[in-house]
Amino acid sequence: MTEGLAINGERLLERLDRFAAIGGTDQGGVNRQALTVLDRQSRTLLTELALKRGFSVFQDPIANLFLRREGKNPDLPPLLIGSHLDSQPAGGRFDGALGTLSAFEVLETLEDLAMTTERAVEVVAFTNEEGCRFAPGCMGSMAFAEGAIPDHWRTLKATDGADFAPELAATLQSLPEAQSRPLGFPVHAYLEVHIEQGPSLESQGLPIGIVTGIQGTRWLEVTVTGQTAHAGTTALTYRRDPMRAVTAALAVLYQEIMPADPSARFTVGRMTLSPGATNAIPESVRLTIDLRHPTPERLDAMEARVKEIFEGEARGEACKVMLARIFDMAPTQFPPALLEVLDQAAESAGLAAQHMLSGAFHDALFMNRIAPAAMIFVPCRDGLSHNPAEHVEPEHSIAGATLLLHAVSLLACV
Ligand code: HGY
Ligand code: MN
Ligand code: MN
Ligand code: MN
Repeated sequence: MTEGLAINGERLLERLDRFAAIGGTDQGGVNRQALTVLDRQSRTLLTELALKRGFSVFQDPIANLFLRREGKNPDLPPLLIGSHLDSQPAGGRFDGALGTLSAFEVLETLEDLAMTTERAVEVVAFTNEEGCRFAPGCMGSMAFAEGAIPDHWRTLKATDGADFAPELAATLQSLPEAQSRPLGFPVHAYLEVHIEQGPSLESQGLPIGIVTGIQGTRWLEVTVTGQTAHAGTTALTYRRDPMRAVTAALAVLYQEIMPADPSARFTVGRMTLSPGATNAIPESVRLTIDLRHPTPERLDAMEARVKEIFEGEARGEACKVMLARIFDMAPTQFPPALLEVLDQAAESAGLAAQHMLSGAFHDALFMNRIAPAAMIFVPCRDGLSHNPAEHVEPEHSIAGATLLLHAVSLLACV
């Protein structure tokens, strides 16, 4: 019986403000990157709030954080609800935090209403979903789903020069109250509330999206190497200038990939020239490329085209080129049976909803490999995200958490 079930909206909105202050920026956004002191502060605050409510707190070897409310039968795999707390460097206050805090609000409401659940319900905050400070993204959910931390992650360098292993160790040590638990365990189902990070719900005036799947993502790192030389004395015929090769290649790819295919996404997010002197031709140019598409075949074709164009332009400039794939997320479809539960929950919550695909990747993608997973989207203003101006109307934050509560009561309550 879920009719009339409601969360404490005031408490959720207050929490969102409180967490937004951790790493808050002058532009009203958040810079709380993974495994930083600020990330640890947000995890400590969530842990304190959970312990106050009598929930138990765990963290696993990749620092995924779990807050557990017991059910009738402790041996049953728990229902997992959550998202992430880490943010983009120029992030907004809702990406990740809304899902994690909505999940915590549901746990508190179950407690307030003294609702008995058949199985435990656990809130999870996955480590490093954004993959900005340390690539790849979704580190926590990937390691959880695969039951292992890839060896090469231990020697990763952060964009700010820090080393992964000590940052992870410091993050784990920063939560002495959390009990440790092994990586990965059986999960009944996983649900994640998230902002849409696109314009479609807002343009249709809808409060809820029920996410049917997530498109594929591939991250490439391209390094073009030529010869550094004097900017003033080196004529064109003597140059082996990687920047000329890169700009020629990007001119082709920006003109070609997205205009030719409305579902394709091609983004260069980071570029480093070295040695980085104003009056020296660069020796090398390193750049990241983020490719997205709903179909793996098109992703393959896009990646092949990027390789072909960069190799051609580098050759023309007598430069060398290296391409590495640093992140590969195949598209995923969420199970129809779980989508039906969300449809039912939207009905009982009296919320208009539509089914839709996610253009952004999420932890739910990896969770869907080991348990039924699904997502609830809420609109964000102008569809803007990964931007300090990211904004969600209070009633939409409340709608997302309310739908999650109805879905949890359908899935886990007796
Ligand atoms: O990049 C993504 O799709 C996610 O928002 N981190
Ligand atoms: Mn996110
Ligand atoms: Mn994000
Ligand atoms: Mn996510």
